[in-house]
Amino acid sequence: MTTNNQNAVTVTVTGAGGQIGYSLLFRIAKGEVFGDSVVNLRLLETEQGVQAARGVALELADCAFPLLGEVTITTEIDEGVKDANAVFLVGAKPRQKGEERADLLAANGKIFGPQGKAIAEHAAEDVRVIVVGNPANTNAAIVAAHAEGLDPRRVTALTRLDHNRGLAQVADKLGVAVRDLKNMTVWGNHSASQFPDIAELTLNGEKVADKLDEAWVNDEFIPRVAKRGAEIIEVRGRSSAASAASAALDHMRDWVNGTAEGDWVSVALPSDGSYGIPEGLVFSFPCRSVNGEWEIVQGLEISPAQQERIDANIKELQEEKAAVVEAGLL
Ligand code: NAX
Repeated sequence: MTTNNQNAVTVTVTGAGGQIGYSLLFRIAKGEVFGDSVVNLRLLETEQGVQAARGVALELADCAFPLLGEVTITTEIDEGVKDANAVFLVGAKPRQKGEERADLLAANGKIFGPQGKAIAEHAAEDVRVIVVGNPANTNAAIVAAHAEGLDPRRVTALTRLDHNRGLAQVADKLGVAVRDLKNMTVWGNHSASQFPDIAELTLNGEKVADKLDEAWVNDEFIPRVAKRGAEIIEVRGRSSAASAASAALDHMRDWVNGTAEGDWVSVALPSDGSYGIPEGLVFSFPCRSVNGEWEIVQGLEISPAQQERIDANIKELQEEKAAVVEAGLL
């Protein structure tokens, strides 16, 4: 990553006054993503959220992090993304009671379009963007479409939380350590239709599919991972925050520093047509970070049963896309 002054990076976090922001900012400032670079933070919030972001900034100061540089708090998008090397787009409009999915898509499209334009115009050339705010895949598609001149591969969406949830479920089922599992894949949309896929998953180098009962995989594992967000809300009383922030950090750290040897991770990014996914659809794939760029893992065999689940995700994402096209946002 090139830096905008000697050994410093600028990182934007939108929704900095919210609960994911609160779990994310301190770890970024501590140096978990950008090694020993000084981190300048830009906290972008709405008028309603800016006071909370000011409070977070006071606490960041109180941590006396040796690597923390300037902290800017703003409600202006252009200032919020200025010179940014990394942008975490967390802030989004939550779904209101009785609101249709299409209304949510349209409301969020109005946020992510201008943010994409501002990133293209004001962020650093090497900017890396991760969309966390839901519906994350389609929001990322809107960002990429409005970021004229920016390589669409620099715009991604978070499915690493789903990936991590999948690893944790299998580790628990087999009574093994997460660190011994490799090559989990989440295909598709960050939604209940997502496809957490264990076909290539290995335990200490051996495939685990044969060790897992097919009924458990189809009837328990896949739905539990796909609906884990709802389970967290039910048990915790609030949506996932620390785990979402942790996954976003994993995503950005691996993007900047490379994926672990012999492993891959799940990343939603604009399709290049791999595995027959329509070009431009922001879809979660198995990816490796090579020389600071995401590469989709090629050549995996896809069975008819896998294809059916992948196709369901294509259909859902195309419907989301149609809704934002209809609203004039794409
Ligand atoms: P919170 O409601 O706690 O915080 C959101 C913050 O964003 C608020 O402070 C709000 O003022 C701010 N905001 C809203 N619009 C903004 C804008 N245009 N510019 C800047 N800031 C803005 O939500 P939180 O729990 O932090 O969740 C944030 C988003 O992450 C939600 O959309 C949520 O659905 C999504 N999630 C995505 C996950 C994923 O894996 N992709 C998992 C966790 C989470 O559900």
